[in-house]
Amino acid sequence: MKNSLLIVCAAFALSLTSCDTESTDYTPQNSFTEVDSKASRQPATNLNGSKVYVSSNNSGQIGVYDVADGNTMPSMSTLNVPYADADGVVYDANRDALYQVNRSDSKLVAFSEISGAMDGDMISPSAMGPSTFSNGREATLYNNKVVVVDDVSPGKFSSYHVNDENISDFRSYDVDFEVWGIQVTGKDLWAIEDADNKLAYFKDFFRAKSGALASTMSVSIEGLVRTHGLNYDANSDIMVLTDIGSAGSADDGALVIITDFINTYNAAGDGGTISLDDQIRIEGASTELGNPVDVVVNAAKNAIYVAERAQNKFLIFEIPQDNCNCAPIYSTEFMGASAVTTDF
Ligand SMILES: [Ca+2]
Ligand SMILES: [Ca+2]
Repeated sequence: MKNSLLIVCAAFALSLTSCDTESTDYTPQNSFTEVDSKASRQPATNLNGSKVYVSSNNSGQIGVYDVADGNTMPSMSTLNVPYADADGVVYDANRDALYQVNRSDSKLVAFSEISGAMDGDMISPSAMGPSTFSNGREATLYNNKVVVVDDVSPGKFSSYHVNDENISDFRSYDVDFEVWGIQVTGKDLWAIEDADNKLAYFKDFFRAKSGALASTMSVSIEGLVRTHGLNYDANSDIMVLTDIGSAGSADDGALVIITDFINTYNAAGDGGTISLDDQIRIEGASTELGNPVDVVVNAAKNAIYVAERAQNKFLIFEIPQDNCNCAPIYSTEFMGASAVTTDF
């Protein structure tokens, strides 16, 4: 064996490739796991979009806030859906469709031609999926598929093939922690560990087969009590996490903003911590944050859009440069605010 290897090495020595390079295959290296920033790109932004959609988990309504004229005075309209309890919502720019987690019937549903819906319309789903989850929460879209979080213990993901006319079962995954917020970026998945301060990363999620799914990395966020929502803006490399504090307190919420996110997450490393020094926190009496359950951050619009469940509000913040007790630049009552998505 050794002799034959030497012969191979001798042959390589005569070629352009050195034997040193080849021999690394036989020596285990320190395996350093890290987030692949190239894989975390997000789909092209919809330059014409200006609408923010907000789910409610008790009103049977979807709030639509159009920020075409800026974030301080959006025009609002309301759509009615034929179920009361909804959570995760995602916009599909390729089809102008909205997918929403209907919790009343435990189904993912689609609404086609959503941008044409008018204020006050009762909209009917153009597609409904099979019931493969029992306690649906957040949803995320990738490659014509939507993943729904099943908030059971331990957590599950249900994945579906989707278009505006058909939703069919694709895969299901068992995760070893309770999950709330999720987002697919590129080929990878980010997930919030509910009832904890950890942010998990699943590399190459798009390739994962049904069954047990182990996170690639998990990082603690210092100072964070209990996370629900997350959103990553790949164009600006900003991650925002929501901190609901105590679920029973309506005025102890916060938003955590992490800039230069991929480097910061990699520097913390699996099992490590992102310290308060590497975070910007929005918290305090002026913020109107109690249980912020879902969030979208968009640096191009200099905005963070928040579904604030405890105070039954939809809030918009500017992205701050430092920790602040900032007031939202827009605040409006929206009963049962449970999730948020944008068409941009
Ligand atoms: Ca709270
Ligand atoms: Ca969301």
